[in-house]
Amino acid sequence: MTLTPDTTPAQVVRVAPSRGAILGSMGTIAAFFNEPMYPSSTTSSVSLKEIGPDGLFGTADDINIPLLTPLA
Ligand SMILES: [Ca+2]
Repeated sequence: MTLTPDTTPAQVVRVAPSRGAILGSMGTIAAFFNEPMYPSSTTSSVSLKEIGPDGLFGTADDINIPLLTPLA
């Protein structure tokens, strides 16, 4: 049997709350992937960012939001 590395990255197929939702405060968010994920790989590769005052992602005012709950 030959094992072949999976070179296709997992894709997020659904998020909660839905994209573009306007929220107050909330304690839980969720992202659903198109394949099973190892928790150890997701904790090092998933991040949450707040867009910042300029309303654009990828700019200097973006704010990293710490993930307080272990991913499962
Ligand atoms: Ca920004």
